[in-house]
Amino acid sequence: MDLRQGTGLRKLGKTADEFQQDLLSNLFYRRGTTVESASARDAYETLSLTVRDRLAERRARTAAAHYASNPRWVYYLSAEYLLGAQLEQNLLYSGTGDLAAEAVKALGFSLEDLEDLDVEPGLGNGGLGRLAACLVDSLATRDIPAVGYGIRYDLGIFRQIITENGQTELPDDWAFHGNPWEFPAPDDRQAVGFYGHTEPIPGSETRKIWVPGEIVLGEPSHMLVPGYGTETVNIVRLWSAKASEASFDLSRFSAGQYAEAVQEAVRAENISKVLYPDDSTELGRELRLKQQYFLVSCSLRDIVRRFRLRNEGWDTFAEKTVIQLNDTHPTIAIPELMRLLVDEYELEWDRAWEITRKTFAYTCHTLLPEALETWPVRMFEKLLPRHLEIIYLINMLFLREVEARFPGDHDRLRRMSIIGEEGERRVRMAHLAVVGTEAVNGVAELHSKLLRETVLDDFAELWPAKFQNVTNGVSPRRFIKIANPRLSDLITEGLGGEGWLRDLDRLAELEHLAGDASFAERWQSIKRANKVDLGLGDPDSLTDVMIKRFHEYKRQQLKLLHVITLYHRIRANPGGDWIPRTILFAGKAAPAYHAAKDIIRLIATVAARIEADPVVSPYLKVVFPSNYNVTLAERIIPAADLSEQISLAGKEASGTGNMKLALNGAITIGTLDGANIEIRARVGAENFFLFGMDAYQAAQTRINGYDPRHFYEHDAELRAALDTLASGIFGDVGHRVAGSLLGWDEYLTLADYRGYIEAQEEVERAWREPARWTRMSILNTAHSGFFSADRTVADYAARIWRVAPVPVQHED
Ligand code: BZD
Repeated sequence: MDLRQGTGLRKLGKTADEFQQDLLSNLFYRRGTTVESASARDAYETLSLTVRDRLAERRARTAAAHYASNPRWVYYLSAEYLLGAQLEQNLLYSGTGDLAAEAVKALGFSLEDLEDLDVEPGLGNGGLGRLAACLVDSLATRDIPAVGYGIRYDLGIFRQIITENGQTELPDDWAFHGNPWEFPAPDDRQAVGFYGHTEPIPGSETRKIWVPGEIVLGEPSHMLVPGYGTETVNIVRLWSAKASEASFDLSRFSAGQYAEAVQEAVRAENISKVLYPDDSTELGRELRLKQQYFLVSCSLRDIVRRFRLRNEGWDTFAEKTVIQLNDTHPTIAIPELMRLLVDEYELEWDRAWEITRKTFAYTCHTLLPEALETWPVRMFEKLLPRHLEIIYLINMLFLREVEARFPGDHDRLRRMSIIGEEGERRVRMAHLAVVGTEAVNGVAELHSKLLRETVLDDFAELWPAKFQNVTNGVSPRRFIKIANPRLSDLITEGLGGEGWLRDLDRLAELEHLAGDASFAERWQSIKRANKVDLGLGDPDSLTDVMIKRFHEYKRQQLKLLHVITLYHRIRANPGGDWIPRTILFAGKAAPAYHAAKDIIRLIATVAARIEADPVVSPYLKVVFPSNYNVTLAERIIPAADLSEQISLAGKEASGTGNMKLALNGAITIGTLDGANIEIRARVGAENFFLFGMDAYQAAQTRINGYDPRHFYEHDAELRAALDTLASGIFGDVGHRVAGSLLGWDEYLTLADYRGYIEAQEEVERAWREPARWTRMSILNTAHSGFFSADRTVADYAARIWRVAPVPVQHED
């Protein structure tokens, strides 16, 4: 069935002339302006619509193919999506780049001008949000019927400004000028309840009536998610909170009480107002819990609605539906589906539970105990009274199961309970997520292993088969093809075609070219040209990048100690044969995370001091561009020589920046943490700068009674670096950072300092041999094919989702 048939629409043309016609017609009819008066923004909006129209056609064919085959669907539930800028990606995926360049030229603009107006929707914090974006891309590329559900925050992750005073946060009104890429769908609105009370239903033990005290509307809009090199176009559906009509108080307004008149409406719409910028610490705020339930309630109703379009009854629901929970943020979906099935659709509890458990799967993204979400029972009870009752019942039945397996083991029951009883009673979302799903996965080999051995060990003992690993991956289209066009062209030439963009393992064929001097020379000059484009330092210097969220476990402070050590060494021997380095930091800290913000401020201060030092500045430059986001990452990654992945082993679940950098030929200096281990195994130990304790040694170091002062006292260079920090020349912030390292050093920075410095010396030895370095760089790219998100999605599809592709027919 062609959904366009019968609409009387003509086909959108494929020639330059036709594209231009469509652009002009959109400019005139949809933008309401003319060629003579079109501004750059008019041209941008119009071009976006013209490209979107082409994808919309493919979307219609995709929907038709999916409808006809009634497949098993993947629903990806995520509170965050860091989609990145849309124009360039959609030009690439629709194959209209050349047509577009020509057409906008006729309007007097260049494509680059217009790309500058394409603001990225910053609807996420970091790796977790970007992973969601890479996975939906690969789902479409692999022709898997899927919908990503999320929240359309009015304000995304804050805009960051870096000065010598550190980080300043400004609101990110990303859709201020509108967003040409989305389709609002007001007809698919859902009503979401909060608060209120429950009432028993006579004659039923498990069913209840929930009478909410507040109703908020969820209005969806969707963005198109095209596959690369295929016809499929899936969608990401994002929910905005809207006040119901009844919440505007006309009588108050008429009485001049303007603020009071809209109070309730404002409160309702606040739910999707702003993304919480905390990427790691659990934050017990009612509004965040409201956001989570808002996402879950709207999405589940939409999923049920879609199921009902094609199916009757509930027998096939779990067969046709798999819902992936991106961390615990959407875990209330488990009791919510139980509530829908039991209370609203009147299924027996046991049957509802069987369906629910079979429907969900859970991905965990952390190992930090403080990042495992818990909610005060009190807050839950007030906001979601019915869900709490359901959780209690789930917990009771679950603990019965544990008791049957381990009779009399009360401590185990206490440890495993979904309700934590230490101090204030709290709902442990990770426990709920493990109990209510069929599969649980970590995001890199080590992470999945540590989950089984530590944080979730009791659960892994009870249900060993439930636990799996799916190593993360990244989009090769966005992070090589779009971000690094020069390198892409060289690879395409070297491999004799663009097939590698859909089958990244083919990069391995580059191995044969690693010894080819002219290929290596071109490789090297591309890296240099990318550095020139980035414009943040001498293109002949070693470009050393640490780009990621600021967190103590990631250890930007260790990198800073290295900077100060280099500074001391150069000052002590100004005539030395120093290797010029540009050290680039970029990343945001949670606004309330003072220790991380101190580190940012200290880096900015140290950078200025080095800049002002005529002895050191010829060799060492520290730069800290503001507002790290996907767009900036796409500029930095292609220019990097050295990739800093120096977290304390056992703390970084996976990392994905490490993969993007390796794919672009940066060489990693890193610990045996997260996916670094898998990167090293693939690119080869000789093409990776390893240092530091492994996860077991790190844990043991803590157990044995770690004393950071020991390292301070026994390492003169480390002592000098810390003394400089604490000396007062960097103000209070230097004091505080040095004080925290010497006092407790939660992430064992000082213990890994010497190993890190030695690894950096090895880096310099390699850099002095350009041919060796270039070979290492090429081999990093050649052996990183495994880290394609296409492979990640194939793994999920085979082992967790058990879904098959549904191909969409070409037009004609
Ligand atoms: O998820 C990150 C991990 O730290 C990385 O190691 C991993 O590679 C990626 C993808 O799996 N986690 C996050 O980014 N977490 C958050 O952003 C987050 C956001 C809100 C609340 C808690 C965590």
